[in-house]
Amino acid sequence: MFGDQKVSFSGVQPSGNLTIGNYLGALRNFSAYSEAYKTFYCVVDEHAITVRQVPAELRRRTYETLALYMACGLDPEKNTLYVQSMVHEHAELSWILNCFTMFGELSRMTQFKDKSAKHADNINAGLFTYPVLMASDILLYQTDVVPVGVDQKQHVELCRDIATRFNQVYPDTFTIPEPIVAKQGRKIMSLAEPEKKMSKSDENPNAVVYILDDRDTIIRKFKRAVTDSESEIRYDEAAKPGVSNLITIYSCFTGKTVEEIEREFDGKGYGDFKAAVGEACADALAPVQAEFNRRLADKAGLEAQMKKGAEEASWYARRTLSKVQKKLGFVQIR
Ligand code: ATP
Ligand code: LTN
Repeated sequence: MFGDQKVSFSGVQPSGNLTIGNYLGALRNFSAYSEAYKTFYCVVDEHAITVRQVPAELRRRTYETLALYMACGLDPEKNTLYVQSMVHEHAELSWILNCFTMFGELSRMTQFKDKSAKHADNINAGLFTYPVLMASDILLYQTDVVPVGVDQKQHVELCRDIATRFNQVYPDTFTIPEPIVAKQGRKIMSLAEPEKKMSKSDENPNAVVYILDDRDTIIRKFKRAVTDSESEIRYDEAAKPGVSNLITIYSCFTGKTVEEIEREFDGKGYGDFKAAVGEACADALAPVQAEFNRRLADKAGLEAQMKKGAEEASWYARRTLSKVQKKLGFVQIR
């Protein structure tokens, strides 16, 4: 709560082309809070550099991610949309919270274990303390709810532990946030290896459907999706992970329930089903893509938004940071 306002906060890294996993698990759920909450949606470029980035690509993707936020229905008049590195309080609070986070806690984070296995040549301290920066993002705005995919739930839970620990020493400092994981679309799986999360950093482009893929590419990728040797369209995550993932995606894009989908494709083959999933996905993404292109073409408009968003966010961030500094005993001279 900031004053008497409930707050929603989330972030997306500009570290690659965004996937339908990012869309269904996170982005498309953000706008639900625009009316009743004070909402902050951040392009977390400081998180992205925990993995080596090409500067020109990071810059381009920062603009693209902001344009995608807007294309996914986030009206910049109703939501604070901004870039993390433009609000220096994130990095400052992060240092302080490092001193309230335990080495053992960070060692247990599954994303750290996965990413350090994947980037064995660059296991930097930032990769390890990544969740502390994320906690700072969230706590700076006295956040109540954090809409995320299920893979980020562990990080939000750690954020709650850090905030609770801080509040025990310095009462009434932070609001304790709640992770909000969508019932449907919480974990979209790879089309090539349906036991694995669909990830924007996957090296196999056929495993991943990008939000900005064109219609033909989307349909082709779904046609190639891995299923199984049966022919029945039935939801069973353990026995039929590929088909179940496609049913989830179809359900997310059409609003139909699993039972309705099983009935619709009763007696039909995988070919028909995959074609329908591809069509539904392409239809749903078409308006997002059109709006994205329109927003991206207006670079000056995006930059004006970055400036306005950072100014709005800074006002809130400054208030929380100076409260924290005061409680800690840092000398404050006005
Ligand atoms: P990477 O693959 O590079 O680790 P990522 O796509 O997991 O990146 P982010 O861009 O930071 O990471 O994710 C933004 C949001 O999208 C987060 O809330 C995350 O939980 C959600 N998300 C990412 N992948 C999926 C997925 N496959 N299914 C559902 N939600 C997802
Ligand atoms: N760690 C998240 C991105 C992220 C985030 C946040 C999400 C950074 N800061 C604050 C929610 C709230 C990820 O990798 N998906």
